Amino acid sequence: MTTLTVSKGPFEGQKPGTSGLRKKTRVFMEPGYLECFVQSTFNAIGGASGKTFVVGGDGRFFNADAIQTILKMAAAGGAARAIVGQGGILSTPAVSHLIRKNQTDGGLVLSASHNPGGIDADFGIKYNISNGGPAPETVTAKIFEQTQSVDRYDISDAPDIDLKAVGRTQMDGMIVDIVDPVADYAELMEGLFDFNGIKALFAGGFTMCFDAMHAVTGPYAKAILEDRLGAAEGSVINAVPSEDFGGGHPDPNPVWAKTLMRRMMSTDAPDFGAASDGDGDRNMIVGRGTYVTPSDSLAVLAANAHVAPAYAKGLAGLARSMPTSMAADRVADKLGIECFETPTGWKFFGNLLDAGRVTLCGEESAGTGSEHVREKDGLWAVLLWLNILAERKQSVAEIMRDHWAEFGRNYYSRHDYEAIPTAQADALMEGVQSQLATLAGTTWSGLTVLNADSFSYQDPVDGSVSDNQGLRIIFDGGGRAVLRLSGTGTEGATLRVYLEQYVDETGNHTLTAQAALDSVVTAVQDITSMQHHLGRVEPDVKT
Ligand code: VG1
Ligand code: CO
Repeated sequence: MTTLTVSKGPFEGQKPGTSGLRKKTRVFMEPGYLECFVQSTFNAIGGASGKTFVVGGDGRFFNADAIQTILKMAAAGGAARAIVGQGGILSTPAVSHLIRKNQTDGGLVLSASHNPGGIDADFGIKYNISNGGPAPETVTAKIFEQTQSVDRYDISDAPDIDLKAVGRTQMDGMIVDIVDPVADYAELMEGLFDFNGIKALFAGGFTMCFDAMHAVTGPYAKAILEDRLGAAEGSVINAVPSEDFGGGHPDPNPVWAKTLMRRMMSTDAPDFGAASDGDGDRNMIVGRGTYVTPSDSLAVLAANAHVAPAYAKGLAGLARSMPTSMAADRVADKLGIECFETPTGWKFFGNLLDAGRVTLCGEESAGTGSEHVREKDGLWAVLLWLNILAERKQSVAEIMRDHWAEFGRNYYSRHDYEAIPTAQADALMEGVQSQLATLAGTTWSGLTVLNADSFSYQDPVDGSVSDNQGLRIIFDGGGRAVLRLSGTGTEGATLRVYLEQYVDETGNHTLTAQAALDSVVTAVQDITSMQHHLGRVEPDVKT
């Protein structure tokens, strides 16, 4: 077999965003597009020679083709070994675990996560480093630099390999191990949680509904929740991964996980509901009649993690992304541990986790995780909740009520304005930016601004600085608003407005989020001149 060198590239716009490179699937299918990005990745890490990579994806359209291409390129680059999920399937946290367990040099994840899939939808690729986590900005910057000059790629002319056959094979001299995507991950989970306690919970009649949203977690959830833990058959719904996620957005929030929400709000709702996203790193938690915001979920998990064997010794520290509500900070305060505020994106948690400074991390976008891997982990969060429910023997609603009574409640919502013209989004952000210095002391719909700034992060471990990570406006009386532009969209710009209002321990915890956030919402609309810039104030999605 021979290596072909193909002249191609460079392609414009191959800049990794919040989580890898995401584009329309048809863009990725353009001859040489994927190849040039993969070649740039290999170039950026000093070549593939002698290295071992984990490769897998969320099963969306083009997943298997992309994997064959990557394997042929890795083989041409002289890689020693590739570990590939059977059928090309691996959840993002499972990739992270396989990288760590096998001490590989890194991994490639094929996914556009919560973005829809299909030939007319989205595709993505992300490089993870040897700690199992998303490449940090120093590495993604090198990859981007390579994409701007790459003019050829190397690929083996070996035939496709059979991704279905578990076992060892080889491709043009490179060892290829096709592995069961679930086995190692399930074993990891079993070591973290009290599986006997959770089994007893289900045996006692506890009911749940897990919506895999036709995405990657179906096989994982079936194997762990139904087969190992004894949840009733049928507890996992939409369990077979499909190339277009059944035509939906595999985004676990009340808007896109409608079927589950309807079931959980009905009179015969199960005790517990959950969902995860395209690549299995996000989670949504919902109790009977009670939606738990991801920010609250992080706080509850932090306050109760010690009931799970893996966290019995307590937590070293917590970290949350800046737009995530400050509910976790209150828990950290009480526990007497540090709470770090990082930019959006899991790559910013890596150093803190590696240094042992934090044990749990979370984002408002339904991502929660711990030191067990270096990605957020949807099913992990569901299992920790189950462990807590098994131990506390209370309903989700009771746990939330008690939590707010102890820590106060951070009412929270995110408003997304999707696919707006980039110029409009930029003008709105620049408008706020230009007011930052003078906002403090001004009053908007009854709320006085205490402080406003553009968030800049200095990594406490390696000292690297990331500027312009979102605009923050803090109001007197516990209100907070954050504005930032999405780094995962594939069409125009997406403006995210994050809204928060704190009500202390003795305050009213039974308001709707909408009512509690009313003043903050109006203040933000006024400060940003939203109507003027966007021609509307109603968002596309409220979560
Ligand atoms: C979004 C979320 C962010 C998350 C990222 C990747 O990014 O806001 O919290 O880390 O998606 O998640 P952005 O830049 O669009 O706001 V996943 O599950 O889509 O890989
Ligand atoms: Co995801």
